[in-house]
Amino acid sequence: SSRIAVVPGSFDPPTLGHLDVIRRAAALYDELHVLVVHNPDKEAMLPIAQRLSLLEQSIKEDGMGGNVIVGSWSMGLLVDYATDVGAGVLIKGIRSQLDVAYETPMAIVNRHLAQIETVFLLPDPSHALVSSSLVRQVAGLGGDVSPFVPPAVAKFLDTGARDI
Ligand code: COD
Repeated sequence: SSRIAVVPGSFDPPTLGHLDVIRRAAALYDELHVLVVHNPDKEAMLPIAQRLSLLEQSIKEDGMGGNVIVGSWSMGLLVDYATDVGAGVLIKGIRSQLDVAYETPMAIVNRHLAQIETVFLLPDPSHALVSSSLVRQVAGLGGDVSPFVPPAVAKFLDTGARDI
């Protein structure tokens, strides 16, 4: 049977840290669903459709294999999406112990809810300090975000995002 995994995130906006984790996950699974999920704990900068489009462009320009599917989900439990597409694994990128502390309770709950395992992947250390919130802050203050985000995102933030 084919091995299917889901990489969920806010991706507001996608960063080089996200892309690093997506690239590693795509190499480990037959089919990978990268899922833009609304996080009720965070106030969003970009609408979901815009994040979806930036993710698609970034994955394409990165030259990743054809086993990556990009989608969005706002209709309830993440594990319901995973079950629908036949995925047995959620993948979370880990930057530090803070991420482990944040992700562990969700991983345990998701396993109870639907027998879905969570796999933690480490990025290359050069990407481990990048976060969407940092990028939002730098972009909002007019700084250059190109060292932290895929080219498609840098281009978008340079030309359009400050009008949103
Ligand atoms: N290096 C490595 N990993 C990174 C980096 C980096 N530089 N930056 C981010 N990541 C990882 C994050 O740790 C996370 O795993 C993922 O990439 C996405 O990050 P964000 O910031 O885009 O997204 P979050 O943290 O806001 O995650 C939102 C989710 C919707 C995925 C999360 O809230 C979730 O799993 N919700 C579940 C909803 C649900 O069903 N709840 C009920 C049961 S828990």
